[in-house]
Amino acid sequence: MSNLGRVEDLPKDYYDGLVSRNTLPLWPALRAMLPHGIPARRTQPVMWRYQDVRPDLIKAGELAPIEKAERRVLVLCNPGLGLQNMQATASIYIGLQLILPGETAPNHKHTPSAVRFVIEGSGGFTVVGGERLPMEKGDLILTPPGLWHEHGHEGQGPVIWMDALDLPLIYGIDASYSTESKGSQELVKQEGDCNQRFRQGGVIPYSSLDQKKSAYPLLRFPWKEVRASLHALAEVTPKNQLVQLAYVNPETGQECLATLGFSAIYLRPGEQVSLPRRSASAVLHVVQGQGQATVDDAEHSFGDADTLAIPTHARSTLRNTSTREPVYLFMVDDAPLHRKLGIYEVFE
Ligand code: GTQ
Repeated sequence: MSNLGRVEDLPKDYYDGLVSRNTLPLWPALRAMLPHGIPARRTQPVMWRYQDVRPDLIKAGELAPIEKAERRVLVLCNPGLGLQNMQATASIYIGLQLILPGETAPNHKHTPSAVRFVIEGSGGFTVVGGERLPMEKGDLILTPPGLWHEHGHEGQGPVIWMDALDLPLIYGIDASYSTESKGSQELVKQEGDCNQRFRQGGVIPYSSLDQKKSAYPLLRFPWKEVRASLHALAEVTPKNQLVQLAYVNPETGQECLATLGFSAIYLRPGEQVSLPRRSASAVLHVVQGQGQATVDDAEHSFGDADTLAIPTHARSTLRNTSTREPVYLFMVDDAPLHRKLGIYEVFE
């Protein structure tokens, strides 16, 4: 209980009067709002197992026609934050989206920032701002705020990806809304155009030095390239030190979206690493491999396509339990938001 006074210590008629005038005393609530040393964290270190969620998502393919649903998504909800609030962490929304052959998830745009990270299937594509972007397993695709986007599937079998949005944040500031489009986008660029222009990190089209910068020059980060770069980085990283790559805007070298950050982690066979304890919250998604994650006092084993919420200020360690196979992880965090707000901290 708070040592700053309790509501029960106040005369009831005084307190009821405050309430009737839409006011409240701060002092009984102050310590809950501003706890000493560490935030009150409602976010739990939950693990969502792909093998549990996948059958329900496939079933949704029968139950929810795309024409009605617009987006066929099962949302990973952190029970600590209230399931109905659809938060994986306090700022991060995570959904698993299914699209079947021949379907179209219609064109729209919205104020929240979104990304897709492809889990399985091939032949899927997203059109973002008139640019058609193929979706292959492990690709990261940005749909920044205000850019039209629609999804399609011209291959065989289900295509499933993970959506990460800053929806809890944008909804929480009463700023979340979408605009529906009457039709499909007109393609203004060739397939993979941004990947032709920004083929390789550190080498950018010369003209982009002089031209006014587009806020989002690179919209698709192919996994093939990221994985190769992880292996190259591992060559020069001592054992049991974190091999981690940040996805950035190739023109600025800064984070690619304003609120959410994205990174890829490689755990070599048998390797154990600690993640820095930080002010930011995160969601870890297993691209491939088997291992063990410890978040504060919770221990979870993980496998392919499992997803784990990491609360703010948490201590976490990751271990690749295989002596032969790699573990690749994709991380979403809200560190860009923390940095902009001037509240970003790394502890120890
Ligand atoms: O695919 O545009 O999971 O608008 C939630 C909202 C996906 C999408 C989500 C969306 C989308």
